Amino acid sequence: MAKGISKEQLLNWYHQMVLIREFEDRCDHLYFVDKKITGVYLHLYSGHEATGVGALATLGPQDHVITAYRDHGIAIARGVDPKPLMAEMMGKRTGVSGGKGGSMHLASREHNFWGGYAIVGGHLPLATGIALEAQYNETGAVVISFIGDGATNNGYFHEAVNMAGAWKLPVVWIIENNFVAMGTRVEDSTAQTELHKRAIAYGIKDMGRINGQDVIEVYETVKEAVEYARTNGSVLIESLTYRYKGHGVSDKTYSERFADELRDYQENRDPITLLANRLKKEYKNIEPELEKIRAEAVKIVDESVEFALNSPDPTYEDLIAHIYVEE
Ligand SMILES: Cc1ncc(C[n+]2csc(CCOP(=O)(O)OP(=O)(O)O)c2C)c(N)n1
Repeated sequence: MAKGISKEQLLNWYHQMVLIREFEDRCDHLYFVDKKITGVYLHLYSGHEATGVGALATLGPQDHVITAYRDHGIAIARGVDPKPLMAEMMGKRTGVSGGKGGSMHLASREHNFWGGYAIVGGHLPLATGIALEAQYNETGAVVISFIGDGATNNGYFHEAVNMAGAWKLPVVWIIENNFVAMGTRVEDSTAQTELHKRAIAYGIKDMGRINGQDVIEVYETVKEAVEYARTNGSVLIESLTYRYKGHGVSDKTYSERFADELRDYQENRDPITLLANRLKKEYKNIEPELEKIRAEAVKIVDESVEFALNSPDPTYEDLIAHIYVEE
């Protein structure tokens, strides 16, 4: 087992990963079966858990996190309470963004978790801006910005990473390469398929490709990256992972189109199973503890659903609050 990582820490990561999976599976059910989550967008993080959990375990409360629309899992890894998170999914007043953000636009100021963005790559210049504030005010904070593989071909990526490179801003850019942007394979849209190599073009540190299914490998690499970024500026990491569901709820044929690859990941490279197997190998008779963690995760999600269902909808006053109007 990895040096310097305690059993408690590993079990905590196991808990977070199981909680994310359970939360996302429940959202899927609440959308398709119960019809309590509505709208046409719901992008699940299932399959990516080790990348989010391992990466965010390296941060302190003063640091910042920003991501795209696959954001619920990241929010949980950042410590956002599943109750207001689930309420947000249902558009309730008690939601983490007052029910006005929904699945794609949730954020928590308290956690320095800045969301949740629907425009592909649109959050990347914001990551640069947040890092500029940290550098300017000498707060010592670092920003972790997650990026989809598809977003690396968007102009925002070039502008944001170039500027962060030029100004040596403290950002750890983590590309979550799940091999598909919506339905387009990386090799069909990108000449240089080793996405981490783009670091060279921006004069930032290239920390290579990592196995994004392995929470320990993610943690160790990102830990080194965060330490580097705090004093020396930006770093780029490519985390290889796999998503278990279609791009979003409107993509209904993903599991058929990528059936063999998907089965291979679920059966042989699942991040939660991988960690469970390592724990079982290292610590004798740990199975009951893992079972207990699973049961706790189910209970937490049950309670979050209960909380959300019993929460009020936003009022008309809520809906028109926080809107800037020039008189
Ligand atoms: C600027 C912009 N262009 C196009 C879209 C439509 N769109 C939504 S997601 C997506 C693909 C993004 O793929 P990736 O960044 O790899 O993220 P993944 O869904 O695989 O996690 C596209 C083209 C959009 N939302 N914004």
